[in-house]
Amino acid sequence: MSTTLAEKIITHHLAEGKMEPGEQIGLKIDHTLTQDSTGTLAYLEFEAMGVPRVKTKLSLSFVDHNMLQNDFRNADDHRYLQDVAAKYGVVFSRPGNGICHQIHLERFARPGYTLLGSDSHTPTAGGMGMIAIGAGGLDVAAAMAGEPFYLEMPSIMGVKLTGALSPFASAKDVILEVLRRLSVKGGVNKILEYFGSGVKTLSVPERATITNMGTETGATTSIFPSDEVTKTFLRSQGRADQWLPLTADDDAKYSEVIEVDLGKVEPLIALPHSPDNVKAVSDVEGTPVDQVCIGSCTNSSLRDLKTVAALLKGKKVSEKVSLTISSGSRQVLENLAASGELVDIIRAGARILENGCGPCIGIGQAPQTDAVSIRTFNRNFKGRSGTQSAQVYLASPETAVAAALYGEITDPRKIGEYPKITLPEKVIVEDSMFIFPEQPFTGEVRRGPNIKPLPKFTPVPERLAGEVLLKTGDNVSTDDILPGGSEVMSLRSNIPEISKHVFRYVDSSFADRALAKGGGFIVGGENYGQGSSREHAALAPKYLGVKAVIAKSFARIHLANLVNFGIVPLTFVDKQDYAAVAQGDMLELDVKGLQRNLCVKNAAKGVAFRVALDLSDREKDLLKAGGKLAAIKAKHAEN
Ligand code: MIC
Ligand code: SF4
Repeated sequence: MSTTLAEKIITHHLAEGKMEPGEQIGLKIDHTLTQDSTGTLAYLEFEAMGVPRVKTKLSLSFVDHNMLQNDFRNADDHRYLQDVAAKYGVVFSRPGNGICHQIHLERFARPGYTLLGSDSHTPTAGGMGMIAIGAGGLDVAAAMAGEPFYLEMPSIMGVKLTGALSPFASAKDVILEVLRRLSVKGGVNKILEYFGSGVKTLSVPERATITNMGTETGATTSIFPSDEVTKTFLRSQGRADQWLPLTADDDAKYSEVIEVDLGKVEPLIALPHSPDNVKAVSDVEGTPVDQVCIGSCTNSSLRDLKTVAALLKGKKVSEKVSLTISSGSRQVLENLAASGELVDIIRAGARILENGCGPCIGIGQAPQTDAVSIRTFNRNFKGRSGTQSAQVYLASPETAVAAALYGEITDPRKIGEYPKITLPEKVIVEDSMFIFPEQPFTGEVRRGPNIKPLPKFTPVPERLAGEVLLKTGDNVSTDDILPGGSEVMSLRSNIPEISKHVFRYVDSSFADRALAKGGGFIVGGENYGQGSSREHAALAPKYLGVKAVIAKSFARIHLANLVNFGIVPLTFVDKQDYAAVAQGDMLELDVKGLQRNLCVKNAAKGVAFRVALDLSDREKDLLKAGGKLAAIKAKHAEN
């Protein structure tokens, strides 16, 4: 046999379809996870499906994104999530316990299992040898209801690692190197599978950094083998019995292979405003720095923060810099506190934030006007930090510490000797912040006034007509479509209200215009909808009347979200036609029968152009039914 690791796990979980690249497949899902800002909708959707209890092996609900509780709305969301978890058999991770991906890796991830999460960085668990995929909340709700997860079978790209990292080169630099080569769309419809002699030199948290940020290439997921290193990690968590050896066959066939010699990887940094805008740190040395933020699901493991503590020990943060630290989990923080390393971080002058996403999604710590902010995070889209004029760079914890100490971008190799980081054979494990559901649930699910029922959707009509409400360029992210930050994120359970913020920083008149015109079209470039899995970026435009998006190409999760909520995703057959459409043009097309080849008439210009509706029959059925929720409800009503 010449089977890749990804194919082995997929074979075991194949519920429908043929495992050939490009074919539609249905995957059986073992674990699901949600987080607060996508979770409220996911559970409202799950409730609407009428299924009494989750049907997965394990479903988890985390509260990690918005924890500011500026007013009742955010706190009401948390209370709803706790109640609904207890009612339907979902394990609840209380606010303050940490970031979903970090905690799942520590306490629940298992080699050979599948995970579907309503967060785009769900592939973090690929560091444990899982097939872990990010999706919209509705797809995760469907998986909780026992439905397979449908996707296009990706091709499997091999990433061969050789050698070992040199001092001050980090797992983050490995994924930045991969991003430099692949760009933010080079991974679309691919699984990045790591193999080769370099794999065993990387600990599980380092592997998880790499699979986490593989998301930024657009990949469906990324995966590492499960080996002795995996066993050591599981043993340190008291979970050695959950270990399973899993690798690709020696002669496994990949659709393509790229090779990274770890020994040649040097400290890298992604410049504003895209994770693939990667340069050597030495190329931008000397740039003055105002803020350094260490944390996020990419770089907040015990290993990362032990490195930070060792590098900061006995030193002081530059007075020009504000350094924040958010550990990925309460477990990480407790272990740092017990070993005394937390004191080294505090004494150096760091500001300790709550365990959670925090500044990564604009929940506090917005930088000052025009600031340069160095972050160990995974996304630096313009404005995501909360400050439109900020220049956000992405780098390793080592490079972040160097910037914090010297007050300017500095090659971390200047710090001196590289500390030897050893991870404890047994970490302190303390699970009391999880609530394991008891059966039966006797209470009542409490919903605050901000939690509004889901809007109702009707099937796609036979003819779509309207104005081009907005024309965008390439790589528009879901942060552009619907921004993060505590103000907008506290509206995640209230579609009518959150809709007012659609494209707020791209064109502040968008929402009003869309409503006034009775909806219309959006025209996009390549990779439309990259980034976050937030289905609000489809649901809110739908609420405003958006009928179709015509783009050169789409990002995977956003495309699925558009279909799930009944917005027709169309691609230009001839990409040149993009130039011939302008904002304000009146378009019309006949979509009767949802044929693959369609013709759009641009009335004012007296021209027409071809577009493709590149969807499977199953996806077309969803459009016909008025979206996925209606389709699933109908199915469960029949049973
Ligand atoms: C993100 O990193 O953009 C988020 C916030 O985690 C999102 C989820 C969300 O929008 O709630 C993601 O990556 O899917
Ligand atoms: Fe949270 Fe940032 Fe990770 Fe998204 S990328 S899950 S906001 S830490």
